[in-house]
Amino acid sequence: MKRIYFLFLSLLLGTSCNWKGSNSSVNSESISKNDSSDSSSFSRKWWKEAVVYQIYPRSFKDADNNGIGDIKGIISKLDYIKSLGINVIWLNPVYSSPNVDGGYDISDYQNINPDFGNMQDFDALLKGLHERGIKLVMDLVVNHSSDQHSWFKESRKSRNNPYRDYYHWWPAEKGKPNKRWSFFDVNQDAWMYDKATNSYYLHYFARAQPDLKWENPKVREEVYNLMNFWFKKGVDGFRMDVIPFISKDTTYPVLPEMYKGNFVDYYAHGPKVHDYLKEMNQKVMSHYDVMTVGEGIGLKIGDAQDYVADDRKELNMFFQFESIGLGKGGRDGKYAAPGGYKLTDFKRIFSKWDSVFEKRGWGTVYLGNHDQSRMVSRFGNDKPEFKNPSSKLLFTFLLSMRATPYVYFGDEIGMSNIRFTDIKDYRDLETLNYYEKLKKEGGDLKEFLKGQAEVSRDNGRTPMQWDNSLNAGFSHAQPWLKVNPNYSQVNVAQAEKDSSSILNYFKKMVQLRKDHLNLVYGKYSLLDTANNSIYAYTRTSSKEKNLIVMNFTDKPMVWNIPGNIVPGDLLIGNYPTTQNSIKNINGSNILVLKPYEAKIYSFK
Ligand code: ISL
Repeated sequence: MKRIYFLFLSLLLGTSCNWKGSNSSVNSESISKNDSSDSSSFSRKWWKEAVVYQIYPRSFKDADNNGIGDIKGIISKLDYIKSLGINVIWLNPVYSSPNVDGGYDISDYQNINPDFGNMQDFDALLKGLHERGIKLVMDLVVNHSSDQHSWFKESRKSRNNPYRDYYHWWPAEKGKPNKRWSFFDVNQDAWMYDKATNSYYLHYFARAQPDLKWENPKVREEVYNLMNFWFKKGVDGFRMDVIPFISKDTTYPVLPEMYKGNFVDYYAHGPKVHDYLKEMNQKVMSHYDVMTVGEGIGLKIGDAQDYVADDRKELNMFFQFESIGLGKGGRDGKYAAPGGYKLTDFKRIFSKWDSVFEKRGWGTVYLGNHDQSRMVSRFGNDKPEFKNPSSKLLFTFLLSMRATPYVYFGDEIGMSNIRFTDIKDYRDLETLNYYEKLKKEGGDLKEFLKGQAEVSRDNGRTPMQWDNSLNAGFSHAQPWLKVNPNYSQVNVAQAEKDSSSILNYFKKMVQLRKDHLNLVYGKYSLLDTANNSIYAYTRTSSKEKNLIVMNFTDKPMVWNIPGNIVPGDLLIGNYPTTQNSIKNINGSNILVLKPYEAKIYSFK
């Protein structure tokens, strides 16, 4: 049945299909081989056609009732995950970790954090996912390890320890090394003095996250070994944490003039990053049918092809960072920008990133993750009357772009920012350390808390809301981070029952993307660029044409459909369709849109 369905799809798109019965075997032929109207020429890949669902394990489901989500909890929800229609999971780190930074401080790369279970649990999860046709992508955090990793414990013992050169050290007798900025340090200083050897070590993130020295070939071999360990188990890919940062100039010079005031860009442009990724690809990825997605922190349009063009043989995709800067402001982006973001900026950024992959490479599209506040609070409108349509609108966008969509758990039921007002409620070191820094400086703590209520990472980490029982059905014990009190209305059980829920719309959108390969590969063209209320674009191939129109405001709007587009069937809409909303006025087609209304039409 599946085979016939895919043959049909490929016939529709004019490609020959070589379907082998699992979603890993999408053929590698060009999608536009017989399709001269497409400007692009994409080879089909399962990871381009996937919808990825990100799970933050600490917050998903607690099976052993200690207040912390775990692997058995995820296993207990596999049928729910399957019901979403998604086909890849990205799992945030589950490795052994002292949990200074939500598991991004790893003390053993080949073991499971007992908070989350053990290796048998992991194997059962992988099997359960694969049985359901879902692939598993793990988090690879190898710019740094934990200071509790045995490598670092050895490294800091003496200057001639065999592991010394696994990390970046600077002998204190040479004076203080040149300034490097740390993301999470209370003093924002990335050099930490270590008394045992009278030296400083480098940590771009917290003090407990020393940076690994990729310049040492032994470190690279260790990383490739651990990657092979997981691939041999059958995992299907890696999301690579801050991967552009791995290469460093080990003379640690003063920041070149062009990077002054922008240390992130400097970190992202180390001299050997591409050599390392090529080596990694050749030694590891080239041996498996797996996907890789880099966290593209600091990367610019001009860097894109170098990372992901097929012939570069480095990564498959990366997350661009421009769009998640939208709506943030103030010092270090730790405050909300007054007035939020401008739709014209949103459109410009996503259109620009589409165009960079128009001919080569492949992109990603996402509006939230474990480092961001909730999608609907940020890019939609979480007021009770608008949360439902604006969440659906955002899914219409995410699932109709030419890029692999990444969806963050909980967004499918409209989970929104918890907006803590008391510093005691926060658990994230980013918020806590910055608060301490400001306190020391005598900064405005009230204003900081106001900003964090909108932009803190903990907004995106509150426990999953399963039902309206105690702690939202997440755990019988006090959860590690407070549950959003709106859980009595916003929860999975409720959403499953309600045919007009965000959840049910999300599932329909996922299905629509699966049924219309044009939404994956078709050419993207932005319409009405300057319109600050409506986002409209077409997706076209020679076999199908789609028009996507979304009203990003809380007011009704009208939109003039360009004369060359005559909308046909309405494929999906986020309001119940009672009447045709296209009016012909003086020969022009006008579309009447309700607040946050989103529609996808086909057209000839
Ligand atoms: O979270 C951020 C802003 O609020 C980012 O600056 C973040 O630190 C950056 O995107 C890197 O993120 C990744 O590496 C960090 C970890 O804390 C994040 O969770 C991870 O996604 C260090 O490993």
